[in-house]
Amino acid sequence: MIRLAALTIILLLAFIPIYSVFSESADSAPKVVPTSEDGVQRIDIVVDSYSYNPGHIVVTVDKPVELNLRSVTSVVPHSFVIDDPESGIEIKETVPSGKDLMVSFTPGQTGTFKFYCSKSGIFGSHLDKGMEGTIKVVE
Ligand SMILES: [Cu+2]
Repeated sequence: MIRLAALTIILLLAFIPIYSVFSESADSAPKVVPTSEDGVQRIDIVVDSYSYNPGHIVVTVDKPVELNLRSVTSVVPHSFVIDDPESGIEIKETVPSGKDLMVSFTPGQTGTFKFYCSKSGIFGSHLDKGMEGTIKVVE
C-alpha cells in the first residue's frame, strides 16, 4: 500500500511540469473577463518582466472594466498603456514593482486594441521584448 502511494506521488510529480506547460499555453488564449454582481467586469492581470498574464482579454462594450494589475517583479517597474485613438480609451499608468494597481475604464466601442508597457531599460524597450497584450471589445 505504501508503495502504491509512493508510486502515485512520483507519477503526480512527473506530470506537474507537463501540466504547467499546457496551462501556460492556455493562458495565451483569449480570456473572457467575468462580470461581477455589481456589473463591473473584473480581472487580475499578472505583470511580469516582460509579459501580461492573461495577455489577451475579452470585454463587453459600454460596461465598466476594472483591471487589477498585479506586479510580481521585485525591482523592475512596468506600465500599462492603451493609447490607440480608435479605442477611445486612454490609459498610461506605471505599475510599481511588487504592487497592485487598479485601472478602470468603460470601453465605448467594439474592436481589437493593443495594450503595452512603455518602459525601457538599458537593453531596450519592454515592448520590443514582447511586453504587450490585446484587449478585444465585443457587443
Ligand atoms: Cu515593462
